[in-house]
Amino acid sequence: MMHPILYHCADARSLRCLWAVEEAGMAVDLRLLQFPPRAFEPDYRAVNPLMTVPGWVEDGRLMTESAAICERVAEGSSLEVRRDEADYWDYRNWLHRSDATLTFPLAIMIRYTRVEPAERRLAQAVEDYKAFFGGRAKSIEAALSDGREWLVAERFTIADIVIGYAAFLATTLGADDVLGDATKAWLERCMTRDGFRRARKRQRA
Ligand SMILES: N[C@@H](CCC(=O)N[C@@H](CS)C(=O)NCC(=O)O)C(=O)O
Repeated sequence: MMHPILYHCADARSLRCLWAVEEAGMAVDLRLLQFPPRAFEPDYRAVNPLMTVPGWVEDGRLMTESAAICERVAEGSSLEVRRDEADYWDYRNWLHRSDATLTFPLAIMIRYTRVEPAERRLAQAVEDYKAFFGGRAKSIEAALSDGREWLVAERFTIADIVIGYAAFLATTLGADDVLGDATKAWLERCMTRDGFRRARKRQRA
């Protein structure tokens, strides 16, 4: 039987999918790429013309959105929130917020600290988008302010994975000082999970 193929770059947004795969105990064929694929992986264009990761190929179909792939991986497990559960729409909102609202400012920081050559780096953009991310990350702190352990449904779900990845990415960019205390404690719970540790170990293979 063919397993789904996950194209991944170390610590990129595709880590959401690898983390979900590890939490779900799902078998995948992991293909590690060098970042950014558009510079180092010309053959990948035939798989994903966007040249972004994640790329997920299953039954001849390509998926390219990290949160949507997490929904696919979580299907039928406790990692998803079902339509008949009270937190369903909050859950769906977190899934969309994860990339569109929270990862977007961090992507600008990555571009102007790591991807562009030295002469095109923009300290002002990095500072401005860090503050922008900080404002948006207040939504995580507000949700956790009642002392809850996980974002929704009183259990660990892919909402924690997709949002946890954004908070993790902020820490790798030196932007963790804009995260609130409840957010930092929740991120620690996320990052000490076996599933997260296994995913990060596997990407180094
Ligand atoms: N909305 C997509 C974004 C995918 C994306 O932009 N991935 C980045 C890695 S974090 C990428 O592949 N960048 C390479 C490039 O744009 O050249 C998602 O959530 O997966």
